[in-house]
Amino acid sequence: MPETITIHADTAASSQQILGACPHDCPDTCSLLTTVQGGVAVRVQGNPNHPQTDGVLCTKVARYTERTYHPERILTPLRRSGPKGSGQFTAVSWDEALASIAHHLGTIAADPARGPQAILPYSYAGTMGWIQGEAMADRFFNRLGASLLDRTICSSAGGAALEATFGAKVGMRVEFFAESKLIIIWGSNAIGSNLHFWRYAQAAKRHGAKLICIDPRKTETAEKCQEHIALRPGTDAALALALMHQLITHDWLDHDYIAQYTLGWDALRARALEWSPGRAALVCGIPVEQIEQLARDYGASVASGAPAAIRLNYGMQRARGGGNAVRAVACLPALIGAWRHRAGGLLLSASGTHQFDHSALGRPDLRKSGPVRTINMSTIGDELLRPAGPAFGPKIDALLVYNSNPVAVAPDSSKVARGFAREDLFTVVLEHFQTDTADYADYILPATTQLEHWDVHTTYGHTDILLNRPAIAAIGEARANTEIFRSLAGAMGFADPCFAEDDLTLCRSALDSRVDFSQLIDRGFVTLPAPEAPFAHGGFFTPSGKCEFFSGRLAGQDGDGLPDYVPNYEPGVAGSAYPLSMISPPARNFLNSTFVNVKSLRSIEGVPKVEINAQDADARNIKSGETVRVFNARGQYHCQAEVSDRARPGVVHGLGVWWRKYGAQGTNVNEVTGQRLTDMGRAPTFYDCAVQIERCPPDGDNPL
Ligand SMILES: Nc1nc2c(c(=O)[nH]1)N[C@H]1C(S)=C(S)[C@@H](COP(=O)(O)OP(=O)(O)OC[C@H]3O[C@@H](n4cnc5c(=O)[nH]c(N)nc54)[C@H](O)[C@@H]3O)O[C@H]1N2
Ligand SMILES: Nc1nc2c(c(=O)[nH]1)N[C@H]1C(S)=C(S)[C@@H](COP(=O)(O)OP(=O)(O)OC[C@H]3O[C@@H](n4cnc5c(=O)[nH]c(N)nc54)[C@H](O)[C@@H]3O)O[C@H]1N2
Ligand code: SF4
Ligand SMILES: [Mo]
Repeated sequence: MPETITIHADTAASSQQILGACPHDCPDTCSLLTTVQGGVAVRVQGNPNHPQTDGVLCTKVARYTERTYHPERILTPLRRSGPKGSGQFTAVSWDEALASIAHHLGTIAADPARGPQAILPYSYAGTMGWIQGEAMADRFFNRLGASLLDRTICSSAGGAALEATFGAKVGMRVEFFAESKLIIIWGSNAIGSNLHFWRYAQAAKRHGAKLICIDPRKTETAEKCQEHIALRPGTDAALALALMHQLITHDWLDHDYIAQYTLGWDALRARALEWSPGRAALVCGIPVEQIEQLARDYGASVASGAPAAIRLNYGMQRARGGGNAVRAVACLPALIGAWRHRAGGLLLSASGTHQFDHSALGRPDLRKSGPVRTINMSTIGDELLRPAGPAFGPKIDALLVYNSNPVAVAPDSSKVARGFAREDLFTVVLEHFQTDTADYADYILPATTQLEHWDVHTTYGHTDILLNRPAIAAIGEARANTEIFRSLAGAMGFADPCFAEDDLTLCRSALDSRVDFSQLIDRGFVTLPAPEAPFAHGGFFTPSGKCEFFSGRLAGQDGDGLPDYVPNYEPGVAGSAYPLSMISPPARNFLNSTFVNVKSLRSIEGVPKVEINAQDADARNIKSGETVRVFNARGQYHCQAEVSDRARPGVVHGLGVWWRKYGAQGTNVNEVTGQRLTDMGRAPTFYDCAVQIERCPPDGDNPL
């Protein structure tokens, strides 16, 4: 039975409240309070005692019990009983599934022509916890000697940019945004995907702050800001450089901060002076006056001392020049000395604030010496279809997927699906549900949800550390990821003692002596000391110790080491075959592809939609509610048009990420996204995608 604690006496003797942590890939990492009655979780709420959560959850996770007790939960191991991808399965025992999987993996690993490098784990942030995320799985794949996965699908372009500029993923403390006088929300739909930050921004607004949103889409967040700058996708670096141009020409600069704490100012200054507002306005597709006003607002803080803050998010780094764009924006706070104030500066990710050594968890030392190949998860479509060869090594013959749904979320999904459909590929999927990816499995193994297992969470939107306790026993025959890899290790004959460690032991070894574990057990979270204004006196984590406008390391790669505007691969040029620039940000009631199968949330979203401006819709004779075909050379999918002023002319929004099986003809928006990578961080370019849209013929069968 799971250990439980009662944090307050309840009238019903059998009622308990268990502290947990939200597992999702969301900057807020909320502390959860689950009410359990008679062994059944009846309610999931935000913990009122955790200041960052403040008793509030988003709509999605407030429905967690609906997801946990969903009638379609996978509750036993399943073996494929129909053709690949057909989704036909038969229930089998754990013993049978484990023995068969171990046999397949063992055969591949022992085959000299293939070897363990032919086996690939594929996982992402279905759960952000260190224990169910990595730990036992890493130990297993290290011991096996499998290929490594380059985890790039979300944030690695921005991450690489932050590391080049600040030396680490460190930024403003989110709570101090409440004291800012100017907040620029840049490439973030905070109301949809960073709700708790938005609460601080609203507090600032009540105290007179100006909120400016920079986003091609008129999101619910943009609507609530005083100013919305709807630039073309992928043009943020041009805007940031023009902003610098204005700061320079009007001398709205903190010369002292620049002289003491930055590197490469003369070179950056010269670059910025090439970017007049007029030039940037043409590139960004926005009025010159908007750029000038933005500079006035931002530059005003130099004279007034009023703190100016930027909440940057990952939306703007999903294009070819995403890394350079983040670098350009990340230079701005140093120019005006915004870092001097705790309510000034910039936050993209704070995950580097408290670093823990996780080698005890993942045990890289278990890996025998020999070649190690790393496969980029963002190009999994191409990778699965690649033949063996001297440069690539053996083709991928076995895939173990957990905490991810690549057939729905990876770009260029017709190729991904073709790869997964390979008859000679052995695929195991650890899942809660029969996702699009699970449909292609040879074995599906039932995994526990966050309500059923232990975990430890660090965060990237605030700086606390959280513990997740199991609130209920595992449902059906579900097992935690750790237990699945523990038992697979047993079936493979791996006798190393580390495979016997239990989850609570793993939780402890994910942290170190800075964390009072008993406090974590008692309160569910621990707040470690963190500087209020991390770069007030420089102290950047770069090789020079300064904010590196110029990065010697980047200059050694390509480019000149300074941030620059890198145009999109696919700008969506008017008059071309694919004239519309498409972005596919998340639908508010889904979390990536998670929750698409939760009926109450899906019914809020309705059907897959593409938002299109009236001008573009009229030119194509498209009306709201009609079914359209969205296509380019890579593929096509059908969805419903929503003619809306949320879209600017020339830009369309295919809200994601629907399960393919809930979309028309079993497809989704990733049919049209491509596998080309960003300038930095080897990341995908989901929002750098040109398409054409046409009305489906009225007499054709309406697929929606
Ligand atoms: N409700 C909900 N919350 C989520 C998620 C979810 O799916 N649903 N996903 C989670 C995950 S994994 C992540 S990584 C984060 C993602 O959240 P964010 O980091 O905020 O990123 P996105 O949602 O991709 O995009 C944010 C905004 O950027 C805009 N955008 C697109 N292209 C550009 C551009 O070129 N320039 C600028 N300035 N803006 C652009 C989009 O229109 C969108 O409104 O959210 C997390 N939270
Ligand atoms: N077009 C387009 N595509 C995108 C994006 C976009 O904005 N547009 N966003 C991208 C981004 S930012 C990201 S982060 C990726 C996210 O892509 P993924 O990391 O694949 O995230 P999810 O789609 O949420 O799928 C996570 C899966 O993990 C499962 N899971 C959760 N917890 C556990 C567990 O404890 N054990 C096991 N075994 N399984 C578990 C869930 O049931 C779910 O099916 O998608 C990317 N794809
Ligand atoms: S998804 Fe984000 S906002 Fe929602 S409960 Fe989880 S951490 Fe909080
Ligand atoms: Mo993400």
